[in-house]
Amino acid sequence: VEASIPEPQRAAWKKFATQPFSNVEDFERDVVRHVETTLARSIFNCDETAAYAAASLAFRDRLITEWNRTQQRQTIVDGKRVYYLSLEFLMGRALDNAMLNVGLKGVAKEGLSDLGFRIEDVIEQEHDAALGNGGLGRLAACFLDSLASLNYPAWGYGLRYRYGIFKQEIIDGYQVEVPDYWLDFNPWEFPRHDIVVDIQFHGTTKKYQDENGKQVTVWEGGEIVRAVAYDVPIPGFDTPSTNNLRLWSSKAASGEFDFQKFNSGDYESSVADQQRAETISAVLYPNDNLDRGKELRLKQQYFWVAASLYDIVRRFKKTKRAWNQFSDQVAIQLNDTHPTLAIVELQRILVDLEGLEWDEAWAIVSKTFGYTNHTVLPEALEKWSVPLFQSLLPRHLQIIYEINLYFLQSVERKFPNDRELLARISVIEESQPKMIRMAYLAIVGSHKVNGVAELHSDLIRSTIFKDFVKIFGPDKFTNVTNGITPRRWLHQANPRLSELIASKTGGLGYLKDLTVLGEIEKYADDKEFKKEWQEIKYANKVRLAKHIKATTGVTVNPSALFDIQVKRIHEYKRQQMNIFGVIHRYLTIKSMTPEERKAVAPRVSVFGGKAAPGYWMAKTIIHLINSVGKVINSDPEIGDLLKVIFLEDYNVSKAEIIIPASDVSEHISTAGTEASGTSNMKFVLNGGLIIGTCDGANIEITREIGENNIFLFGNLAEDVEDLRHAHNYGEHTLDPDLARVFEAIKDGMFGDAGAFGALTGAIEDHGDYYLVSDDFHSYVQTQALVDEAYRNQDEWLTKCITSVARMGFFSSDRCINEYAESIWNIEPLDTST
Ligand code: GPQ
Repeated sequence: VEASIPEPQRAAWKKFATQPFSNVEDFERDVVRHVETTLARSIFNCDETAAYAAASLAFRDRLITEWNRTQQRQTIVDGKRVYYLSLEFLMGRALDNAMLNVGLKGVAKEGLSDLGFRIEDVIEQEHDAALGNGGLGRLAACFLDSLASLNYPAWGYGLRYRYGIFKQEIIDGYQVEVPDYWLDFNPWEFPRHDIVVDIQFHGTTKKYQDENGKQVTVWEGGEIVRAVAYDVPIPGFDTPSTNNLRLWSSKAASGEFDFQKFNSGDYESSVADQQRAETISAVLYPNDNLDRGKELRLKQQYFWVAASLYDIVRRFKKTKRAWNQFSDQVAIQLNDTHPTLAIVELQRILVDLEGLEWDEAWAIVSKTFGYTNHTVLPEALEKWSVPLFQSLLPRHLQIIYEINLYFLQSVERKFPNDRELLARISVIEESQPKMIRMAYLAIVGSHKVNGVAELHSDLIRSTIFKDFVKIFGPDKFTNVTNGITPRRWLHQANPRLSELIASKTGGLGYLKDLTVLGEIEKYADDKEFKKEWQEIKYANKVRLAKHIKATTGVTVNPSALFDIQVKRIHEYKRQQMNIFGVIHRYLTIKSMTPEERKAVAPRVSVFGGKAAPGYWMAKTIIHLINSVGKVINSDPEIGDLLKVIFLEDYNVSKAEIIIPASDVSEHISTAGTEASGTSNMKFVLNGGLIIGTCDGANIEITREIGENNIFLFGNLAEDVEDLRHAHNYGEHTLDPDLARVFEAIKDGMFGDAGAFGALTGAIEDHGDYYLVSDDFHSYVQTQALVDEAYRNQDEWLTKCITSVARMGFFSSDRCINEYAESIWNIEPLDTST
C-alpha cells in the first residue's frame, strides 16, 4: 500500500524539500551537521573516519534526492526498464566516485581542507564494497556506471553479502584468507524494511482441477525465508540520473525468532532457525570460473532471483497492463547462468499464480530474457543435480522438465530421428545422478545469447553451443565486446592523465564519448606533450613504489620497467608462465659477466591476485612467486636489475593505484580460454602496453591500436586442440629454457623443491593442458623485444599515446548502447524535465 500526501499539503513539502549542497559553504554545513548529529561526535572527537562518514553522508543526501527524481521520471514515462541480474557487483569505493560523477570533488576538497582534512586521507578511510570475485563482478559495476551515465531506466539486482570476497594476507609466502566484514559502517545503503518478500524452499507440490476443470499446481509447505531490500544509489557522470542497485538480505520470516517455539521452551531451535535464514546472504562464494555445486549456493540463487522477480512483477502490475505487454516493459539480463532460475520462476508465476496458459506464459518469458555467457571452460559451466532440485525446489524441477520436453519435441520435429542430437542438447544430462545444464536452460529461455568478445562469441557458436545455433538459427547468438568505465578507470584512478587529455580535447567531454580520445593522436610526436605524459607515468610509478615499500618493505626503482600481472590466480591465466619467465631472466643475468650486466634493462615484476581457497594449484603458484621474490630481491648481484613483488589483497581500490603505474602488463592466457579480459583495456587506457596472447579482447585491442603497439606471442586458439592431442598421444618435449628453469627449482634454488612439484609436474608429466611449454619460447623472445623497445623511450611514448588515442571503442558506454539497441530495445530517459 502506498500513501501519498494530499494535494493541499504538498506546498509545505515543496517549501522544505531537501536542497542538496552545491558550494563549499553548504557542503561544510552538511558535514558539520552529520558529524554533530548523525554521528554524535564533536570537534574534540572527529578523526578521519568521522570525516569520511560525514562527507559520505553529505554526498548521500545529494544522491538520494536525485535518486528520487530519477525514479519519478521513470514512473511518469512508464516505459521499458532493464534489470541486470548479477550475483556479483564489485563496486570498490563509492565516495571518490560519487564526488567525481556529480562534479563536486573540488568543492569537497576545499570544504574538507577548511575543516582540517586532506581529501586523499578521507577517501582512504573507505572499505571497498567487494561483492565479487573478479572480471565478471567488476563488469557489472562498470555497467551500472554506464547505465546511469547514459540515463537508461535500469536497475541492478544482487545479494547483500555480509562477507564479500575474503581479504588476502600473505604469511611466509602463503595465502591466508581473512573474512571481510564490511558492513560495520556503510553509509551508501538504504535499508528498506518495508520492502520484504517471503521466499519458499522445499515443500511439496499438488495437482488438482479448479472449478473450471483446469489443471492447477500448488506448491505448499517447506520453509520460508524473508528477503529485505537494501538500496544503493548509483550516480551517473555529469547527469542528474541516479539509478538503483537493490541488494537482498536474508532473515528469518518470523522476525527475530519463532515466538511459538520460544514460548514452548524451544529457544535454541528458534535461534537456529534465525541463523539458518541469515546464512543465505552471509557469504560470497569465492570461486572464479569454477562451479562447485553447493546446496547453499543454489539457495542463494533462488532466494535472490525470486525476490527480484517478485519486485519486477509487482512494478509491472502497477501499470495495469495486460500480461502480453510484459516484455515491452521489462528486459532482464542474466549475468552468466547464476540467475537462470529467473526463467523458471517467471514461468511459475505466470502459470501457477496468474493462471496463464503454458504457451502464452512461455511466449512472454522467452521474449523477456537475455543471457550473457562469460566462459567456455568446462569446469565453470553450472550444473545442478536433479535430486538436490527435487528437495529444494520441487515445483521448479517439474517446470524445467516440462520446458525441456516441449523443447525436445520441437527439435524432434525439426530434426527427426536424431537421438544423439536430442541427448546432446537436453537440459537434463542423463548421468548418475542426473544433472540440469543451466547454460542450456538459459539459451532455451532467452531471446538472445551473447559472448563478451569476438573470438569468444565465435567460439561459443562453434563449440559449446554449436547445436543450439543449428536449432535456433545464428541470429539468436551475438557478440557484445566488453568495456570499462573511463570515469573510474581513467579520470578517478589517473587524475593527472585525465587532466592532460582534457586540456587537449576541450574538457571532460571525452569521458562521455571516449572516441574523442582520437584527438590526442596528433600529439603522439609532440615533444612537450610527450614530456608531460612521461612525467605523469613516472609520478604514478613513484606512487606505486611507495605502496610497494610500505606493504612489502622492498625498495623498487621507479625508472625500471614495471611489468604487471594482476588478476585472479588461475592456471589458464598462466601466472606460472610469468614466474617461470622471471626465473629464466634471473638465471640469464646470473650467468652474465659484470660487463654484460650493464646492458640489462632493469625490471620490476609485479604480481597480485587471489586464489580460490580450495584451489591448491593456484595457491602453489602464489607460494612460488613469493619464494622466487625472496631469493631475487635479496641477491646483492642483482640489485635493481630485477625485483619480484607479490602485492597482497589485490582489489578495486588497489587496482586504481597499480594500473596507472604499468609500463607493460601481462594478459597471457592460453589462446581460447580468456573470454574477454577487461584489465587489458584498463592498462592500455592508462598508457601502458600489453604483452599478450591472441585471446579474448586482446585481439580487438590489437585491431584498434595497431599491431605495432602490442607485444603478441604464442599459439593460436585454432591450434590448441591439436597441440593438446599431440601432448597426450605423441611426443612432448619440454622447451629447453623451461627445462633449465625446472632444474633450478628442483635444485632447491627457491627453497623446498618438493613444494613446487605439482607445478612442474602438470607440465612435464600431466599433458601441459595450458600449453606453457609450447608458448614459453615465444614468450621469452617477446619479453626480449619488450626490453629492446623500452630502451627507446621516445618511440615507446609514441606507442603509448597512440594506443590511448585509439581506445575509444572499449568504453562500457559503447558496450551498454549495444546491449540497449540489439538486446534490450530500450531508450534513455529525457533528464531535462
Ligand atoms: N569471468 Cl565464468 C569471471 O570473472 N568469473 C567467472 O566465473 C566467469 C567469467 C570473467 C572472464 O573470465 C573474463 O574473461 C571476462 O572479461 C569477464 O568475466 C567479464 O565478461
